[in-house]
Amino acid sequence: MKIKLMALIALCSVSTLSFANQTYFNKLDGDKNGGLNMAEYTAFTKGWMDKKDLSEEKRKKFNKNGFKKIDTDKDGLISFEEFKAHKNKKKKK
Ligand SMILES: [Ca+2]
Ligand SMILES: [Ca+2]
Repeated sequence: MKIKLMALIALCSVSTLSFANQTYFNKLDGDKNGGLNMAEYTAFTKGWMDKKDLSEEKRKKFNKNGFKKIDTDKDGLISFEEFKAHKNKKKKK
């Protein structure tokens, strides 16, 4: 029981701390220009895609669609605000 609770707390802190957090965003922003381009976004999604063992074709499709969805002002870069807004939206649903 205690272990389960600990795991839950850890899970919660991971989702709030590692996502929608400036430090984490900076880590993803490899060239430090304040936004994520397609390559940086692809590096970000690679982790869970590897876990799901997605095909190359599906990865490309997911990355393209996902990037478009998050980049709401369509400037080709995901800003921290867009990144944060996307994470918050996901949490509410
Ligand atoms: Ca960048
Ligand atoms: Ca943008």
